[in-house]
Amino acid sequence: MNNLIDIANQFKPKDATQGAVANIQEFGHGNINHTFLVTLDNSTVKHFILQRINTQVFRQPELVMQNMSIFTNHVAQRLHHFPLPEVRRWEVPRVLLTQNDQNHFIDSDGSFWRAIAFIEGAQTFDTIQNDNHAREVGYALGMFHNLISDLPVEQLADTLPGFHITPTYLQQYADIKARYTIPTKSPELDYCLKFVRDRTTWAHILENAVKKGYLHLRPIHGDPKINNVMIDTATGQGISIIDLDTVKPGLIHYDIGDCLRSSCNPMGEETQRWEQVSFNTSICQLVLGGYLSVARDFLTERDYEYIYEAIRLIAFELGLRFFSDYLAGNIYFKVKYPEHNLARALVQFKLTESIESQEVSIRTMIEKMR
Ligand code: GN1
Ligand code: MG
Repeated sequence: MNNLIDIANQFKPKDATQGAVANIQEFGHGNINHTFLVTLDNSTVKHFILQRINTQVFRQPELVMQNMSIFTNHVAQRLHHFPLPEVRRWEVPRVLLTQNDQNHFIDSDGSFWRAIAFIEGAQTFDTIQNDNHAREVGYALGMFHNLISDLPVEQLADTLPGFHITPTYLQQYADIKARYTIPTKSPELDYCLKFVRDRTTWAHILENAVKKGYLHLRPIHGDPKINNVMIDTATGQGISIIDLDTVKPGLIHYDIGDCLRSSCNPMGEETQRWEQVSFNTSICQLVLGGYLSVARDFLTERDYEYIYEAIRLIAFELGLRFFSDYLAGNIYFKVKYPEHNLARALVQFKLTESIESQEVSIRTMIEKMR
């Protein structure tokens, strides 16, 4: 691989030509791509984000970049014609071009690199910090959907076929079970195997709703989990959703489910104490309230009907994806130890169980907010 500094220099903002790369460090804890924070010296631009895209996952990274630019241009237009109130800050992650005006750089190993402007004065959290934070996370997802609700979905490429289509993950799970030897039996493993078995038929629920014409494809974020929502450090406002790799056609229910399954799990998705994981309905109410404050105009009656199932399904689906990857030998998600994906799967399954046990109150809450 080329030297990281050489790669960073490819993307050094043009108005920072005097600046020198002072530091490059690993940043965040993404499960797929490699992310670095680049710090510049003697420059008006202090930082930018440098990423190596995992091309095993994103097979056509040029299309990922194309979707990002279609998204960014659309939102810029929208905000130009319909500016937000003065009191509201909203940031769109901006792609940085190379010295040759390309939106990516291929290094001598063939690795695919791209850079994104750093959003200053804001931060992300792995768990909800307070009521206002919960509302702002919901608001941010609502604003994100609102801003692209008039972007024709045909303009976006399908950069990750099968993404969030639960029946596809079930098929992959069945294939993996047939191909690999199941690790030594344990109560945790048995719990997971039974957990999936008991939910196989139900897991088609959202895709069946698409087939029936109840739900339809729209532009989505694809990964709006709590720690992709940026919060302004000074005002506490939700000001951006970062990580635009999975902006593509999908169901907004995948996004609603992903945002809620991650926000309403106060122990966070990396906890080791999986048996104590539970879904917090008070947080759910706040996040949904924030979401609906900017989403009502584009939601249909059918959309509301499937919100509960979406929350349950996306938690289950992520558990299934982690569990399958554990069985397959950890080939998709980055891991720190061999059972990491099993531990993550247990957290999501326990969360799903907690959602199921509170079905009536979650459904009633959604009804009341309609
Ligand atoms: C992956 O890499 P990261 O953390 O942005 C995954 C998401 C999962 C998430 C779970 C392309 O996202 O779908 O919800 O891990 N992204 C992809 O933390 O599979
Ligand atoms: Mg992501």
